[in-house]
Amino acid sequence: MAFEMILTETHGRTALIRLNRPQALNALCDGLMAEMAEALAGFDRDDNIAAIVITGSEKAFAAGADIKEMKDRTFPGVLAEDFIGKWEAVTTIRKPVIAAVSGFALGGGCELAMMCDMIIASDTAKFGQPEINLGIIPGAGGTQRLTRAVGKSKAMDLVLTGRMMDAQEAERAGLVARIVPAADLLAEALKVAEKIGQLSGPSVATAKQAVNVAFETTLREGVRFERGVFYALFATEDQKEGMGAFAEKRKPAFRNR
Ligand code: CO8
Repeated sequence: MAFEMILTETHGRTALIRLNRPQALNALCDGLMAEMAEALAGFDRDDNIAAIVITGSEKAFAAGADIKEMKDRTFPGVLAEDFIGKWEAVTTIRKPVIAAVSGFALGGGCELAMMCDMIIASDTAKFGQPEINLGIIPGAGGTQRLTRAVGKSKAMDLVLTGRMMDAQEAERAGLVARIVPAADLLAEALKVAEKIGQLSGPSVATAKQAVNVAFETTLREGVRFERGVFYALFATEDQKEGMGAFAEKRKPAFRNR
């Protein structure tokens, strides 16, 4: 499938999706989000793919939803078509999704990065929820995922003032998993994805599910969920292989990758 607003490629068992609207700093429009949803669903179905990396350009991961496309929308219109609902495809993907962020990740761009399972940032990355400057508020989880990631006070600071935070501040605040020099960003993200691709598929899928449950439920329910899937993994051949390999002092060769 040829896409116009994204570029896709594969590196071993990792799929790479690059946002590709350089003239608009990768602003997220309906067409781009539809293409991304289609690419994500295809890679999620593909047994040869173990993890997905989403990235932008050096200047911008994505500078937000496309303001020019959005500006004439109306309340009845956005309500009727559930404007943002269809933009959340990344949250439905079973395989790990890594956001490799360089430059601006603003508004919907920051929200897209936060929908991914982890954010690896270049030292030039800038995160922000500047919607308040446009007479709106974040609409794709910015007030929710950001608050859970960085806490109330910093989320209020960012959402109410619209200021940007740099990569260092984002890492200190817990939004970002690691920071690397801009030139190494993609290689680092692909390395992390490749490492995940060598592990047991059922372990990876359930580990992702279990961490995500922590965002959506109580501690008691989350621990109950974790225990259920932890016990269930003892039914897999990869658990026998992983523990057997440790005991035999050799590298495990997981079958369900
Ligand atoms: N939408 C449309 N076009 C954009 C956007 C955008 N968000 N951001 C940049 N562009 C365009 C500019 O209009 C410009 O186009 P042109 O050359 O035709 O004038 C081009 O990209 C380059 O931009 P700048 O000249 O402004 O570049 P600078 O380096 O001077 O500035 C900034 C970079 C600071 C990033 C600046 O472009 C900016 O402030 N952009 C807007 C940031 C913003 O407000 N983002 C929030 C948008 S609202 C939103 O995201 C709501 C989320 C809803 C849910 C989304 C679900 C995923």
